[in-house]
Amino acid sequence: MQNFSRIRLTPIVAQARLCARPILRPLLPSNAFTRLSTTAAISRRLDLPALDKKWQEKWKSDAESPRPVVQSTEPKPKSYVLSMFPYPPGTLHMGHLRVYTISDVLSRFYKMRGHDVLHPMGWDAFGLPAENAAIERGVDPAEWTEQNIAKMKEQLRSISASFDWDMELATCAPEFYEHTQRIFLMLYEKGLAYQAEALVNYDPVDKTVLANEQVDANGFSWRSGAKVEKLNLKQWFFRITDFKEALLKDLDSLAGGWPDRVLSMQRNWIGKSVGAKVTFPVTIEGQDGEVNVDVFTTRPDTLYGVEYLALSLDHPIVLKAAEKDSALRTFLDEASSLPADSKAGYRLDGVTASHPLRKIDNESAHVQRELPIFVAPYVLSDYGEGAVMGVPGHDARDISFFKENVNPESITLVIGESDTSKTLVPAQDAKAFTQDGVLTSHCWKYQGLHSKEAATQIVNDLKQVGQADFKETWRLRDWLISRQRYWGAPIPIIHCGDCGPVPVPAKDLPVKLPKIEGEWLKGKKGNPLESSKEWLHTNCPSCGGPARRDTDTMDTFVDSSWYYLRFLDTKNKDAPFSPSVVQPVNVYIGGVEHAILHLLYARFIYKFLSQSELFPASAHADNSGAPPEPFKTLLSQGMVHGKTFTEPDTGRFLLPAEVDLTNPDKPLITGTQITPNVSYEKMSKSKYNGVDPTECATKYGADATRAHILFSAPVSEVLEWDETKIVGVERWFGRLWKLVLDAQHQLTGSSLAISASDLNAAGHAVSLPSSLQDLSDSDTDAVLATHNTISSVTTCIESNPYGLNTVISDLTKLTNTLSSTPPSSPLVYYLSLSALLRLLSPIAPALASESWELLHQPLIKDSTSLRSILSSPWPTNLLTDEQAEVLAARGGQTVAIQINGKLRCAVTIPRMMSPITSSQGKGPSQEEQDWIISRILETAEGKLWLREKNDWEKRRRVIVVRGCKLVNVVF
Ligand code: ANZ
Ligand code: ZN
Repeated sequence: MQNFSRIRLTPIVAQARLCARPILRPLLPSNAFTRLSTTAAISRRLDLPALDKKWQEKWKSDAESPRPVVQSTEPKPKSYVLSMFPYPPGTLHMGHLRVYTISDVLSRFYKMRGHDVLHPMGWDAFGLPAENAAIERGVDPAEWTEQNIAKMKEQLRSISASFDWDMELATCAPEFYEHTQRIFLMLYEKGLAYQAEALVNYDPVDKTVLANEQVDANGFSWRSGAKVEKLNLKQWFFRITDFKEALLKDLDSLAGGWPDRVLSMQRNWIGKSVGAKVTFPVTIEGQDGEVNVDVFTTRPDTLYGVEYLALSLDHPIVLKAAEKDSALRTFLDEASSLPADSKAGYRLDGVTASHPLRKIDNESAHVQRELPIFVAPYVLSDYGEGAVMGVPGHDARDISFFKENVNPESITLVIGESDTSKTLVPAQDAKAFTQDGVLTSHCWKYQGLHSKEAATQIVNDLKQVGQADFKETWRLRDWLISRQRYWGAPIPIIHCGDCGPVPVPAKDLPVKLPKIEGEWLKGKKGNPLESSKEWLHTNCPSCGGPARRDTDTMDTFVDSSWYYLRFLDTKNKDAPFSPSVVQPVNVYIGGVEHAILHLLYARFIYKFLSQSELFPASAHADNSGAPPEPFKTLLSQGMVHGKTFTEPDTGRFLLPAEVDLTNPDKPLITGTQITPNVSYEKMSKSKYNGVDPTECATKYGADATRAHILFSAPVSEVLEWDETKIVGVERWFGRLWKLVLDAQHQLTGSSLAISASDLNAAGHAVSLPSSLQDLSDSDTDAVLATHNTISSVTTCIESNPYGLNTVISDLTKLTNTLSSTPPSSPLVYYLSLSALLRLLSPIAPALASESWELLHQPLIKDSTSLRSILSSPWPTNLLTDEQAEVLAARGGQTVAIQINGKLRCAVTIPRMMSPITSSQGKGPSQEEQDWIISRILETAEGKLWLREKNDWEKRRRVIVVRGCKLVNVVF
């Protein structure tokens, strides 16, 4: 851990008094002074970790005491803010900190906006990792998971995350998985859950079937690292493909709410391809007649360029040939574990294809040739027709395969920029021309047609002779949901010798997992459900005869495909949830690693359920308007990268102890004093760059940690975590704290009166006088800055939460404005500061809570009537647009203009109206500078000096300094 001393501010009351303004009464009322001095003893120093301790304890006891029933007269708008629930590994990481800070800020914001907010938390607690960890440690996965949940819950409290813990759920609890099983059976009843033999990925180490995405590009298991084998096994599937049209089409309704990138990842995964099925007649030596081989192609316009056919490893022709060809059998054995982009091929002896165009074109010599046929692992057996027409001239994979397996002298191009484009290119120089274009002289009567037109014509012509037809192909496959593992929801099916598979009757749910035996925990491999004899053997619910339970459990993606609906009704025993509570999630926040599968599965299950009796009738009415979608807005947050130190010569990762950070800007390798290389990389144990968020919160306080993680990057971008920069937040909080103490001092004894009920009810407890004529300059600045900040922060959180980082810079700026020229009237001081604190409270709840109390001590006699800032209303705009304009124009600000170092004139320009946030509090941003300069050029003096006496267009440098009070122009 880096060490540097943190600043601690120690403002002294006496100092504050020195800058007292005339409006302050010279003498404090004695009771106010007494109260001040008692609190002063504990609160003068800003100690953020101590504030956490105080407030977190209070929130915990508040949460445990019965909630007052608030009778609200008006129905509140509902908001459901959800962060993707974690798998409980026992320790919180920086990714968690980021996602939960974001969701916490949003949920606190909507609460203050008067919404009825649901912000629950639960545990994605089933799955292999818990099972493996339990085996390693010899403990029951249930116990291990429970301990981890308790630990993580404590850690979540330590970062001041406020979840609705009364809605907590864990997917491994029988009360939850009972309903996962119910949903399984609902799918089963509709024929949407079925068993089928499938060539599956089998991990011989973990002894389990893996989903395709759990196998890396080289064919190894994502978890155990074992070489994955292909086995044919009976598996359970969900028929997600029945919903493919809606899953694709309804993405359109999410535009604007979901990031475009995620929408296009979903589209690609569903993968609708429009093309044609083309039939190639194939002759096999020693066999009479021809057999037809169909291929799927999206580019029928390239048909004149076909050089070969390639078949998948389990194509019927290949399997047939393998019976007599032992070399082919060897190839197939080896090829099954080759990566999908492998160039390997096996040419089938005595098997050739004739070109389908021969049926219509007997002039072009090259379509009269017989084409070779290869077996190739790059052809997927479960896509299209499991066969490909190879067009080296126009497909990148085909050209490399062709060069590798045929060694041609030249490559034929049948499409080009124009119809006279070159058609033959020497193989060594050739690259595939993959765009659409115009058909070349190689293409008989189709020469000169554009790709699109040619494709249609060729397919139509071939259709006439029975050799092709238009066809759509989808990439989406049915969802393989069974796992041969223990730690998951058991599939609620009983297999009977007479009746076949029989659903477990609803009254017998849940099918609970049996307690597992010691032997298995000590490392016995395989599925313990198969060896739990008592559990396994049961009676058939239909005929009563002896039967066996299904020993598979469900993929954990099944749990997470519906958990967000359970949060709405966690106590419901009879059904997963009741139709009356159904509501989509308003904002869903999570990592981009779940952009495809989890979201797709959740969308599928939501659509399925929306047609069932579990949903309100309105949801399955035909003309209900918006299509059923579970997540209206999706915030997909970027990764958190850690500061990584490496030795420049060797690239070796350095341990924290090997780096001397006495000067955080100049790290040195201890001992050698060499400067290490610094980079930001994905946090990992081997790079020694991981950071523990709870340690950070202990050291700097949860508030500073939260503000820092929000500030460090826009939500969707990679965040480079640099702990040393947290000092920026600490300084800001220090300035804010000083302001609070100063305001407290000034308000003590002022005539400002505030009623607790106004405070609790309204966005502002007091209002500005109707005439703003008498505001002093500093008050005008404060009012305008506060007004603008309220509006920019509100708009950002509500309409552009991806820009949450700008909220921090807006709040920093307002703090700076108030600190540099404090308002002169207690009313304005109070208004600005109370608004600032309210805006801050979702981000830094402990600091805001403490400051809120301090600020109100002099104003509210009965402190018990002061509601916490966290349940106070969000500030509304201070001014009407018109007022804001009048104020901004009034008096204006004076800017001095220096030309080539000489002071030339001073002009008065309007005050800045809208807050501009990109400068992050470090001086005027480019936008602000541009704005100021345009205003200067509008003044007579500005024009005279910058346009007439000098040529503005020839300026070399323009610098805006001293809080925008001086502009330096160099010509
Ligand atoms: C000939 C061709 C020429 C192709 C060309 C492309 C470009 P998408 O868009 O993903 O649907 N293909 C068809 N079935 C395949 C399989 N089972 N395994 C691997 N590849 C297969 O891709 C469709 C294209 O992928 C098809 O169009 C086919 O190659 C290939 F210049 O046909 B094409
Ligand atoms: Zn039976």
